[in-house]
Formats: sequence, structure tokens, C-alpha cells
Amino acid sequence: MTVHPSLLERKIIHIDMDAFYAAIEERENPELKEKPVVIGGNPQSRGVVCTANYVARKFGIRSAMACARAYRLCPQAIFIRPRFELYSAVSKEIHAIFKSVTPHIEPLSLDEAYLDVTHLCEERFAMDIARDIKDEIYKQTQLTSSAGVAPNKLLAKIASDLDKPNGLTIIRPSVVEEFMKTVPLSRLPGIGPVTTARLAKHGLVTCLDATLRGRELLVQELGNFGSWLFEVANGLDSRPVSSERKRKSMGSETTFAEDILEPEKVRTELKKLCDEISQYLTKKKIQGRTVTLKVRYSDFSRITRSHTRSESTRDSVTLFETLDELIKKTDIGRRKIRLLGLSLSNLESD
Ligand code: TTP
Ligand code: MG
Repeated sequence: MTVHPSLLERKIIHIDMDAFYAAIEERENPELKEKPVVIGGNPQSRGVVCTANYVARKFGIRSAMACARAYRLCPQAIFIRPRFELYSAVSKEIHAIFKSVTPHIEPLSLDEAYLDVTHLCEERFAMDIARDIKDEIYKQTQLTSSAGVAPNKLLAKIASDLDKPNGLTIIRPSVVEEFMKTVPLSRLPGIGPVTTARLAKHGLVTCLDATLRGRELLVQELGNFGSWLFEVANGLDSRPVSSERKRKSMGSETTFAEDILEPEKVRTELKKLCDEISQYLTKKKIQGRTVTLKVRYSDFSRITRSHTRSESTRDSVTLFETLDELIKKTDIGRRKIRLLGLSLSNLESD
């Protein structure tokens, strides 16, 4: 058994609320408990599922699924329109609890954050700190959360997911090597279904596969991504918990009431998105280099096409010109479209 030295340096906690929106709705209306609950548009609408409680998940309902499909999977489910203001208020309460523990927090979304508690661990075990946070959240909000305690962000995030709901999982440095052998690559944050399929074609399914292949071959086959993959497959991650809230991308999207096909209509909609983003970036004094076009076709399949410019911009006309090239790499004009999205990343402020 070997322990990589970087695994002995830090103690990171990742906290993630359980079925967040759904759990809040259950708290507000206890009659919902034990019933399948879906937060999203109504089943006849074209909306998608925000989340579902654990009862509904037994029927196969998942976040981002079309509400119509969720309805087919479980017609008796109770569909609730999201109340974002309520969720955001609860989120503030949770984040205030994190702040009472340490200033070294990296909020990831409304319901999750990383905390670096290394400095507190001379006096206390990270596990006890995590348990206290969970207890305090429950006391203040009557909601359960799951926590992962580990030597880095990658492992902490994997850990918090291992025993949901209401879990508390610790991954000690001494077990990282053994533990990672069992983890499928698809479980790693940042590896979605498309990448999973691509890696499988290279014979890479588990972290162990990647470790055995070795860094050199991975880089040969996959470039920079191979180098990153080798690190994470070994459970290594040197990213600090960064409380600085630096925006990584800025984007906007539109779901159409009816699918659209005509290229001119698509261009009009994209022009609107360019104007919107350009205005926002002007206000914020930000510009960016990478333009990403997202298209969701009527059959729900989704593609993104990106182009990185040599110079950053926020000019609507320039954004639109860049899009012209990206449009050619899609089926715009040939297939019906239900959603268009545009985002700019690689941002820098003036
Ligand atoms: P998650 O933490 O991904 O999901 P969750 O808290 O509902 O369930 P879990 O117990 O598995 O953590 O997301 C937090 C909230 O963010 C979720 O309650 C609803 C919202 N959300 C969306 O609106 N759309 C999405 O696609 C996802 C993944 C989440
Ligand atoms: Mg959650």
C-alpha cells in the first residue's frame, strides 16, 4: 500500500443536500412524504424535471428528464412547479452555517459546497466537524444532507454521493489506492455519458483500467485529457478550495414553445441571445474568448459546438459571426430544434 504525499496535506468536506428542491417541498407539505414527488413543469408541458424525491427516483425519474417522460414512468407522481425564491432562501441558511465553520468555502451550487477544514483538524476530527454541520443544517432547516470527508475535492465529492441520503462517508488517505480501483470512470465528476462512451472505446471503463494503462499511454491516446484522467483515476486532485467566486462562463438559452426548423428563425433567435449576452457582459465589464453553441433537437438529443477566438470579445456582431461557423457544424436547418443556448467562457475582466 502506498500513500501519495499530497493525500496527507488537507482535509476537505463536501456537503450536498438530499433531493434539495423536493425535500423542501416535503417539509412545507408533509403529506407529500412517502409519495413520488417531481419538481418541474406540469406533465403536459415541455419542461424538464429539476429534481425528484427518492420515492420518485425508484421509478427511474431523474433530473433533466422531460416531464412528459417522467409522467409516463410514474403517472401517479405529484408534479410541483419550482419555487426558486424559497429554495434560494434555504440555500442562504445552509451557506451561513458553512461560514460559521470556516471562511474556506467554495460554493458549487444552491445546495452544495466544499469546505477546507485542514486548519481546524489539529483540535478535531474532520468527520466530527462534518457531522456537526449536518446536525446543524437539520436543526435549522429540518432537511437532511450528505457529507464526504477526504483529502481532496475530487474524493470528497465522490464520498458525499456514496451513501445518500443522509450519509456521512470518509475516505482516508490509506484506502485511496484500493478505493479508486472500484470506481467506474463514469462516476468521476467531469466525465459525462459522452466521454464515458468514448473512453470505453479505448478499453477504459474503471479507474483501475486507466491506472494500469499508465500516464504515458493515456497521454499518447488522449492528449492533455489523458494526463488529467491519470491523476483523477488515482484519486489525486490538487485544486484548492477557492472561495473566490470567479465566473467561469456566462450564457443564456431559450426553449421554444414549438420546435423550430427554418434557419432564418434560428438565426433570429441566436441574434437575440448574442444581444442579451453582449449587454450583460458590457454591464459587468467582462469579455471572453470561447463561444459555445448548444442545440437541443426535438428528439431531446443535445450537442454543443465551441470555438475559441484568438482575442476576447463581447461584441454582439462578433459573437454572431463566430456562431456562423459553429452553425455549420450542426443540423440547424435540417432538424427541428427545441432549445438554443449560447455561452461565452474563458472570461476576463477589463
Ligand atoms: P443535486 O444536488 O444534483 O440533486 P438533489 O439535491 O435534488 O438530489 P441529491 O440527493 O442526489 O443530491 O441538485 C440540487 C438541486 O438543483 C436540485 O434539487 C434541483 C436543482 N437541479 C436542477 O434544477 N436541474 C438539474 O439538472 C439538477 C442536476 C439539479
Ligand atoms: Mg443535492
